Amino acid sequence: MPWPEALIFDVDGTLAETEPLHLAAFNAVFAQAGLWQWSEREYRTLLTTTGGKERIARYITEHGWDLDRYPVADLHAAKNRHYAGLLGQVTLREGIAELIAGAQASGIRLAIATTTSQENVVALLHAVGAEDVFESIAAGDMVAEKKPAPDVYLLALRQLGLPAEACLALEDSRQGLRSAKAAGLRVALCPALFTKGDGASGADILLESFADLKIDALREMA
Ligand code: XBP
Ligand code: MG
Repeated sequence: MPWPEALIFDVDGTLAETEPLHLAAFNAVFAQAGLWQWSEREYRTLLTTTGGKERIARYITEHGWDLDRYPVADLHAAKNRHYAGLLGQVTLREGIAELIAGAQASGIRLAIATTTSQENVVALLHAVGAEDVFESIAAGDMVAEKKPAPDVYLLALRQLGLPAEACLALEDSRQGLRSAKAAGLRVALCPALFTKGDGASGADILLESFADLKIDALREMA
């Protein structure tokens, strides 16, 4: 079998630069609730905690506030409703559409492994007209532990029915890289706006743009 048999895509920061939209949605909801605002600088640090609910909880506990006094689940649900409304502005990252087309032309299967929810993934795919591209979605709300734990990549492999050696993961963040590596995958890392400078050690391929990732070159790495 030619390698790779499947590409497994991360979502936020990989398929699209969605983190600025998540941040805008978080801040809109915090403003409505009369709470704090997150700066871009602060959000970069907070992104080391994957998962929006977990991120809000981390912020509250780091400030020494009582977690029970904040409706974390409600704030997060409101953030995702607001986020869905912002997706009209989103486009795929540079090179992603060509990579998908190249993989499809070569018979390479396409899947998703993400920390965000299935609902957010479906909304994003709809916004960019890619509803029918991926055969499976492994999402953060389907597994016990989010990235950097390997769970979501292991779920993606089970959904595909393929061993880790047969696949390549595409990621933007250190947490995602760690997750895919812990699941035994090779990883192509292309840092995004909020994950640049995270550290790339362990990546099999380090990219400045997904436009630099060519199917023919991947075939030679088999
Ligand atoms: C990145 C994340 C997510 C998003 C927000 O996920 O850490 O938590 O910031 O998503 P990935 P939710 O790069 O793996 O797609 O608020 O839905 O958790
Ligand atoms: Mg990501």
